[in-house]
Amino acid sequence: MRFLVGLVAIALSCCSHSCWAGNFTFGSDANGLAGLADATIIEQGGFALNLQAGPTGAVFNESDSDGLGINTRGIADVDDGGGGGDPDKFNIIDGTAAVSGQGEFVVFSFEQAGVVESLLFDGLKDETLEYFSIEFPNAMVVTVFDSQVEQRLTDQGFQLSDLGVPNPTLAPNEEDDFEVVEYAFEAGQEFKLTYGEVDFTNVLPGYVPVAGGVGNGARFQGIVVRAIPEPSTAVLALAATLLAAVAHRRQ
Ligand SMILES: [Ca+2]
Ligand SMILES: [Ca+2]
Ligand SMILES: [Ca+2]
Ligand SMILES: [Ca+2]
Repeated sequence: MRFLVGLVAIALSCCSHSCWAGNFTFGSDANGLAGLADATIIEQGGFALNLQAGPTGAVFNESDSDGLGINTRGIADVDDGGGGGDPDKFNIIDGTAAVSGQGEFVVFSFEQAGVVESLLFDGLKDETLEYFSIEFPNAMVVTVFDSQVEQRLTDQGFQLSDLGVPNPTLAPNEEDDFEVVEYAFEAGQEFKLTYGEVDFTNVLPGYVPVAGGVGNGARFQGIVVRAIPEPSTAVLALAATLLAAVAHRRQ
């Protein structure tokens, strides 16, 4: 009986380290990311997320309660908040720098294997065809739009396939969250998340955003992830328990 109790206890203790599932949540300076170009956030059980702001010279701004943004003011000839862009959002880089016209981005990876269940966003505007492009470690790219984008397009005789972006996908709810990711990753494999706006003037001639709106950036709210249990750890623990039990019997 004691042996079984020991096994259960060990299984539970393994689980607390390797079965972690939860959220990395950004915003309101909850993670101390302000001004950092790269950072590590460690969650329960030691599950760790590494983040790197892009492009080179960019830093994080986590001040808004709606999520994480990228501040590119430190890059020469970039305007991020002085009339173009916003230092606490992901946006298209404004100004005359070589990177102007590109989307601000973040590269992230985890220090343990796991599964990305959801990527949470805020502020993707449907009318102006704002999106987050996600490049997965296997090089697959998915382009996530507001849930109403297809309706906006069909209202004016266009469709998702007209957008000219890889795998256009609608957020399944009105919260701009991409909830059905279910992507299994290994430790250290990199994901790249880039903000973008469809250049409808050139890509969809004739498309006019309702009320003449313009793109205004978006934020990264968080990641829902679960760790994959490590069999080797459990097996080692079981072996140790068996050895201890055998040693005990011999006494
Ligand atoms: Ca920005
Ligand atoms: Ca927006
Ligand atoms: Ca939206
Ligand atoms: Ca959201």
